[in-house]
Amino acid sequence: MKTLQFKNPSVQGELKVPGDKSISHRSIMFGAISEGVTKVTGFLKGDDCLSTIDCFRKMGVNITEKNDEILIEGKGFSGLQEPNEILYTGNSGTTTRLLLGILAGLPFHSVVTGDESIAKRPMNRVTDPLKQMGAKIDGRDHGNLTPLSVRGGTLKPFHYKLPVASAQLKSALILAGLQSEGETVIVEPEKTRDHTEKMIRHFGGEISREENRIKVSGNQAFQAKDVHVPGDISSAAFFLTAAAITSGSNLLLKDVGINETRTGIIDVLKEMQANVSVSQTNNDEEPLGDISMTSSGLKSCEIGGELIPRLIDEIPIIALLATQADGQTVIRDAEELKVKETNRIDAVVEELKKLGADIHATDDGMIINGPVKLHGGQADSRGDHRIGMMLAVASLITEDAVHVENPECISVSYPSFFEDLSYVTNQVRN
Ligand code: SPQ
Repeated sequence: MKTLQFKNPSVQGELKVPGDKSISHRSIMFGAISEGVTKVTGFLKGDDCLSTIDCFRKMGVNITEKNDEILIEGKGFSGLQEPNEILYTGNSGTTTRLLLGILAGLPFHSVVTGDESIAKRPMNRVTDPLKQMGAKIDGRDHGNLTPLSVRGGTLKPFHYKLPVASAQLKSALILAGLQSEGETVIVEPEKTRDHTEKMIRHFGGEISREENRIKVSGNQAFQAKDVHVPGDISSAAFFLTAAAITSGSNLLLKDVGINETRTGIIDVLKEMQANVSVSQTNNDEEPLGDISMTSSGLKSCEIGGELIPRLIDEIPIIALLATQADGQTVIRDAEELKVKETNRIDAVVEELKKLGADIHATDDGMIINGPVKLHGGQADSRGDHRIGMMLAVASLITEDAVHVENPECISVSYPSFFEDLSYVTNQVRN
């Protein structure tokens, strides 16, 4: 349990949030399937990304850390070895699903499993199409739930229309397609984060996109190339919200990744009339920027459609923001929230209600009425890092303490979260 109490805090100063989780995972995976040594800077040393490192080490890849840099001695797809231990993916859906795409094309047997949250998350969205490509995968509930046993091998090229907008599903199929015997075509219902596609190009491979149709040819090989991981906009979102909802705040977040498939939170902040501005600092494949935020009055807004994949992980913190906005905020088309680390529709609604929010669940999202003065109390992260951080930020605007149950899970994406919260407010009490 973490007890948080603040006395009229404001959020001030400059902060650099840790590296992007999605890009950190992919840097290890692409480093491992390339030939040569890849150096990664800015890597997120959160539990999820450490799980990815652990899985590749178990397949014989030498991964070391030196002066805050991660060095990966890549072996190409064909150099990955049959693991003699279970590949344990911890709490990480990204590790589990992308790894399945890689394992599908490898001529050996492996077993993939994760923690109790992973054990509940649907894997058939990935295992069904991988089986159609030729991989042999089985597990609980006919191959839907971990532990999953994979025997990979020769894969057929494949045409597939994704039933859900999911970057993890898209990426798993791309990683399998890269090992197949021809051209794989994937059509996504809406554009999702494109870090895998950018990584392929960065490591010298080819992939093309026309509208929502992605084409990738098989038998591709990659050359090692250094990767710099930008700050994670999903982590930045907690501090942007902290600054938006506390009066007198003035915050500058440096070197944040502003890939347009991830910046839905900025669009929503602007729509809510928050004082946010972004200045782009480079134009690399994964663009970087500094984001500044000062407090202001907030207005409600409507969020749905194509915007959802661009802010799916920010919805818990957007819900908190909406409790402080004038009017009714409606979030729709977000059914995918039900299959995250927790059912994030239920978790957000039930935990924010404990602090006095006027919030209701709908079939595909939630409705929030604001502004409402939140009060302190006890609320549970339910083992979900994003719920835990949202509750901690809520404590900035309650008079009495907020007691956050199960705060340890925050280390999967933001190990230094409480130190950073303390730094920008300078008054956290334990
Ligand atoms: O890795 P995990 O546990 O699935 O992480 C989450 C998160 O909140 O950090 C989701 F719970 O992010 C996913 C994100 O929701 C990371 C991700 C990626 O790196 O490709 C894609 C999204 O998931 P999905 O299911 O929409 O593909």
